[in-house]
Amino acid sequence: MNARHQRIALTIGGSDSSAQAGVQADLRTFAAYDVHGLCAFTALTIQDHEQVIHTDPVSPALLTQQIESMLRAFPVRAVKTGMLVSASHVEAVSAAFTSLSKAPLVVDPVLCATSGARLLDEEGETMLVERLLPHAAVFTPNLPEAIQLTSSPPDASPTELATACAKLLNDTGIVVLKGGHNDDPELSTDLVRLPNGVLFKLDAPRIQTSATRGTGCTFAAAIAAGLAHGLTVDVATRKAKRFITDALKHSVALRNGRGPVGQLWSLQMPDNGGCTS
Ligand code: PXL
Repeated sequence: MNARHQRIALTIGGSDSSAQAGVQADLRTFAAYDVHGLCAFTALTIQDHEQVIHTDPVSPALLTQQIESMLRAFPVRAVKTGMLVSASHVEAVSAAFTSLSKAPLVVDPVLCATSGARLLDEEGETMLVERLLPHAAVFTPNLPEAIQLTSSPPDASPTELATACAKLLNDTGIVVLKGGHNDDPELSTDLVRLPNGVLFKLDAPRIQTSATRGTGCTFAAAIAAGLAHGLTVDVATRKAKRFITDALKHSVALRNGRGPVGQLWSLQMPDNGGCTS
């Protein structure tokens, strides 16, 4: 019998030992979309339920080798980046991607962990803007990231921020300005800006849960997985918004009610797998 065909996507980012965010969250998201996930690690992080305990970057040369080997060996249909550590790592990603891939690139500008720990240094931010964002098909900042990367005033409106972000993409990619940090208690509203300048809102009910780790990674990975299936960026983004809303509804409590969003909720075992506590 012939093995069935599966689409392939590549995630480039950090390992989270608690498997709530980072590459681990991306791979679960790809699996939920029936996409085979390849990975290239920028760093190993040790994390528990509340903090980043340690970060050990891989060498930029080893990062280059991981990405180049994957892009040479497999027909990769979408690429996603997350934690990129430093300017040299951003440079390595940009060089390997531009020389070997024509696949759409989804850039999630991971600056800090939920706990506040920095995951990209200051020179790395500059390099992200100068060397990687011009190649992005999709860019998914939250409000603080958009303010930081565009050097906008803290009271800039979402429309102003989305427009400033679009300039970083040379007006060729789409900007999804995530509204998870806005103050609406009812709705989580993202603002999407298409390359032709059209702006539209993507609304979803705000899910009240204390288990939200991996939300940003999962959303961006879901867009990449949709692109790997051949969806347009517009449709992939709308579908990803529904996916992250469902994953938040089915988030997982690991300790003190906190934990990751539930990308694989549809695979839940009947009766919680027999677990009672
Ligand atoms: O959520 C962004 C993120 C990405 N990658 C890694 C992380 C985090 C947040 O903690 O740890 C490895």
